[in-house]
Amino acid sequence: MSKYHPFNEEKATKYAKSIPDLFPIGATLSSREIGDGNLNLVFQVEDQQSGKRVIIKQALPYAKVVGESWPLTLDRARIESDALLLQRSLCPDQVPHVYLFNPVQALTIMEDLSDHVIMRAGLMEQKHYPLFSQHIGSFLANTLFFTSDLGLNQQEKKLRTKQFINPELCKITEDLVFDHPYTNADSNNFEPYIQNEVELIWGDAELHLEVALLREGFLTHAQALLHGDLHTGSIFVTEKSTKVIDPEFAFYGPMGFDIGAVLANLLLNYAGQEGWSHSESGKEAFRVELLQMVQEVWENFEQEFRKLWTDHGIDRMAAVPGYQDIYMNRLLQDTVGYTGCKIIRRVIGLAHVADLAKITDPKKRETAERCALIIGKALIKQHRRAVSITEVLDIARESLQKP
Ligand code: SR1
Ligand code: MG
Repeated sequence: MSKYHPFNEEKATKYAKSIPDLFPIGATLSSREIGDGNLNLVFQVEDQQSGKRVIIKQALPYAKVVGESWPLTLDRARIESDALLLQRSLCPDQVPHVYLFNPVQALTIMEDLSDHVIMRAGLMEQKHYPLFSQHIGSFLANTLFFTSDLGLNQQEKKLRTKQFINPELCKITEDLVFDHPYTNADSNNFEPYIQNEVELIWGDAELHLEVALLREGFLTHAQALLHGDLHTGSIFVTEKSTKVIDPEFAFYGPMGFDIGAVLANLLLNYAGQEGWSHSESGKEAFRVELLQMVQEVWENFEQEFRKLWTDHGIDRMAAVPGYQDIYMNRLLQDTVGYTGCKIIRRVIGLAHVADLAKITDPKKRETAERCALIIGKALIKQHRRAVSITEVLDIARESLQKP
């Protein structure tokens, strides 16, 4: 098996058998392709006797969601594996174990997480994850701090920046998040019932200016190693555990992009509760909980990041009085802006989220999508003035008052 070829279930089983010490000798293995993402193949391989499972994730040389007409580098598998290893070294409890990376087959064998659920699916069923905000706040603080110039030797950081140069996957984000939703692009994918709102967004010069500034930050601000695609489909949860997967979009970029991705996906679910809650009171209660999570994710992140800065900062100049406060406020403003961008792209752009797209009642889906757009636009427009995370909560609450 030397030259790259995409696996099927049979090949995945055979390959797993060939890896020493992965399963007991003579184990009876079977595989299932379980990938539901936009880009890759994912096989779950199971030993019938012991029940032990592993995941084989293999990159395809094109974007699965579009097909072979959209070629995509296999190097993203290396980036993902390197990022998983690095993030696990910083946050062992929040990142799955990697058993093996095979650069030729562009695949990673990693820990199976089927005792967890995809967070997006859990939130659509109004499940509660009381430790999530603490876990993800800690993941964000540690991965962002210790890969930035604040917590990592600055020469080493430059080498890391080189290791994680990821131009093709960044280009996807530059187009799908920061460009196409704001113009009549072929890749856009939205329901005709929101055409009027989408056209207003295409013509909104004030909004475009703010998006251009946020896009500039994404293109140029190599602040820390980002996960790069930290939506609730990249997070596995139980009530007691949180695991972050899929960092194939990892690169050195602005920290607020990762934090914003988490907040955006909580807010997309907030909008989507229009279609998922079974009663008005249930909807209201779960929305209160989601907003509390938004606040706690930021607050837990901020508290832990500031503590890391104080206890582990390696930069003498970063201890200058006042600097940390200015830095954290800029970070909040970036977070607010990127949250808005990550919301709008999921309504107008190519790739949608189940929280909205799977609502079967078109009237409720429309209400939910309009709500998401209202939140996204307001966050983008106000991001440079933000001084508190509570402003995000106010914007979300106000979006429900609008027609
Ligand atoms: C063509 S890839 C579309 C989207 O899927 C990934 O999860 C990223 O969010 C990307 O933008
Ligand atoms: Mg992904």
